[in-house]
Amino acid sequence: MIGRLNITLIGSKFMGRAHSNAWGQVSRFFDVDPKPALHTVVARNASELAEFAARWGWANHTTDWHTAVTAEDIDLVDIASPNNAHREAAIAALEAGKHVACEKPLAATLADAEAMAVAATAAPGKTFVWFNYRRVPAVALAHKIVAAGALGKIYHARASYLQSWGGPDTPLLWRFQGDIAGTGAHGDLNAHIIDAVRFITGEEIVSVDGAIEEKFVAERAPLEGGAGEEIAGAGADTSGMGRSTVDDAVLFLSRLSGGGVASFEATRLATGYYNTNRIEIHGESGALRFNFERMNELGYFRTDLADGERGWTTIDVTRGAEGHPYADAWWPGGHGLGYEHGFVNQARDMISVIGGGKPLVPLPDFEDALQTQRVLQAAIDAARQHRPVEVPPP
Ligand code: SOE
Repeated sequence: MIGRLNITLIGSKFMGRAHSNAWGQVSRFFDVDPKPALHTVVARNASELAEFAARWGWANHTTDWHTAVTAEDIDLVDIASPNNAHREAAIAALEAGKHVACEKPLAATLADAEAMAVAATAAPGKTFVWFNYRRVPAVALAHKIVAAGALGKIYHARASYLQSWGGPDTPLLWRFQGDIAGTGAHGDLNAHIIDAVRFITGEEIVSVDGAIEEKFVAERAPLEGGAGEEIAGAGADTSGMGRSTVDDAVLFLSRLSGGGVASFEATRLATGYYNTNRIEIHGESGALRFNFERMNELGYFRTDLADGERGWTTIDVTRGAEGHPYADAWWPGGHGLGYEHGFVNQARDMISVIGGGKPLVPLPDFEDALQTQRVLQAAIDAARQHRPVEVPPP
């Protein structure tokens, strides 16, 4: 029996668009039950909301998030609002018996993330976090290869997430305000690669042994016109030059639960790189490398080949006929996927779990995402206190 999953989405910016596309597309490419219904979209900026709802197919729109989150006929609440708004909306939805999907990072602060995880354990609804890169097929394949033991003991993980949109000309968006975002590039981008290293290796990050936090741009221009309130967050002062209160880059060194070591780098000022998310894993029996700029490919080095024949191979991860994750729902082999497909793949897995099924690869819930938040906090503590910091275990 095909059921219906009524969704409330909070947020109508970049992630609001990515999530709207995912909910709208998922039942065209996957056989999902229940089928998602784009019921209500919520945003602060009423002037743009009607156009957004019409463009993306939302039946209703409102600026009243609490009513939209707790309404009797809503089944799932999807949170794509600024980080400091995650906790209140998620807990209200969980207490109203809803399933909750929340953008990353789980929250602006560790305390908020802990409160969300506690609320999730006490509630009937299932929880999910949009760590979308897990569902880029090449990353999902990397997870499967490591889970099958093909790399053996993991010695190294090396991850970097390099963007360059945070230069001096970028105004004081909410992502540069610590009371809204929590941290800057760190919570925004290191969150992704911490989750990805944990996901691919199946190991935990047990300590941060060295870290640097840097802010290159201390003052940022005000936001133009009314958009300031929307982008800068409710109540933000959008009048004059504003002080950025978050990092522009965080780099840290850590140890893995299996005895290996890992390095992480996140920045918004890596001139020349726009969204370059790179991960390399080295084990005793082989190695994997992924670069989002070539997101349909996975590099694989195997030591079990004959002398003289060992070298990096490039797997084109688009062949559903050969069992590549998610690929059979999309196009024939060799026809690449894009950024948005990871979100559609995640919508497929979340609906599968809600409907009593399983995801194709592990889905992070609030408890899992809380562990990533603990690593984020440990790295900030290590940077500010100039000392190694243990990461509390799950
Ligand atoms: C940052 O600008 C950002 O939008 C992140 O917040 C997303 O998670 C990432 O996928 C793209 O860049």
